[in-house]
Amino acid sequence: MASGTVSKKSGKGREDGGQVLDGSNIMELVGNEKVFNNYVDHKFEELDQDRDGKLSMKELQPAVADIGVALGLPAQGTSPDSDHIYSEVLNEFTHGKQETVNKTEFKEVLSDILIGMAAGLKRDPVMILRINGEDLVEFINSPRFEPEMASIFSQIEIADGSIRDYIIKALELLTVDYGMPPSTDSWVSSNIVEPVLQSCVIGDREGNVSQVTFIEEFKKVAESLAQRLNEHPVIVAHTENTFDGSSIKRLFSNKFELDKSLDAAVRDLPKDRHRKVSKEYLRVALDLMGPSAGLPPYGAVDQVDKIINQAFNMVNADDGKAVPEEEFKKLLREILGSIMLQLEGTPISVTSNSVVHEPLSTSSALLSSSSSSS
Ligand SMILES: [Ca+2]
Repeated sequence: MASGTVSKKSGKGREDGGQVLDGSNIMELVGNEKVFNNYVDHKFEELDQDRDGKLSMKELQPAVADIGVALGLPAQGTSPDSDHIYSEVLNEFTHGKQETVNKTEFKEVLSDILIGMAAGLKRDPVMILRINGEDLVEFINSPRFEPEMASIFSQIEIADGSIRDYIIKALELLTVDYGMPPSTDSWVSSNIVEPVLQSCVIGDREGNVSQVTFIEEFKKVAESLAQRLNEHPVIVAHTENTFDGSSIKRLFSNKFELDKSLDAAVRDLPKDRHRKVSKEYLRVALDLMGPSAGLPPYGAVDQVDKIINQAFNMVNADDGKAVPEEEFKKLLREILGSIMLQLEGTPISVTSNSVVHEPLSTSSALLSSSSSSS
């Protein structure tokens, strides 16, 4: 997440340089009956360790972990928010009640999840950028270099900072739009930034760092960085997602799609003998509608979670009461409507840049038939 980073479109070097993951290869997999069956057979066999033809909760774990990785979640057990999503993924498979899952059920859920993922990628493609110093050189030599570095300088406040401190901070503020890989990434830091800082003679002077000196010294470092990147290009997976409520609006404008999506979200939820659904499942249902409503999984984006929580408060969604199915759907519509209004008023933008250390195909762990996750 890039709070406080400078983000400007260079408009160049992106479109022609990057490979785009837009979910089409996932759709190819799921859409081809024969290939997908084969994939499911393989995956199932691999997971079914005791070979009883069913997957236990424990046997499902590696698949759930892979799905988490593919969704871009941190590892299980690292945060309660993402663990919540992991348990929902597991619930998807077990419908929240079963102890084991057979192959047909496994296939259905996996296909749903993959299609949802593909829809997400279609909406917010992941760009694979190869950062080799070219864009950085271009930036250094462009007329925007000095004004933009002056603006970055004015954002940096370090008490008694040396020029070196300023340069490190400035590098953190430069985004991939400037041809800079994320310098806070530990691999980039130790393999790209550190060696360059060590080899550069930085003219550290006594007293306060002036803007002129900063820009001069920064330019030297940036030139060496570009050289180093040319020798050791860094591959970065870049995403930019904007949540502005437009997908919910689109969904609301199409009654057929809305009903279909609501039905799908409520269909498999546990119901009591009066066909009532507990409000506890509203979050699960909302997550199921996530792909069509253009919302991230709950727990993935803090700012969106806040809005969702507010919406839940407004309709007293957390009182745990059981309500008839129609009432449940009405609550879901109200929640979505309130989220939409909030997002329309204040859209939320999230960018992420992660360094890729191996040749990356989309959600590699999940889609490879010989998984290494066990
Ligand atoms: Ca088994």
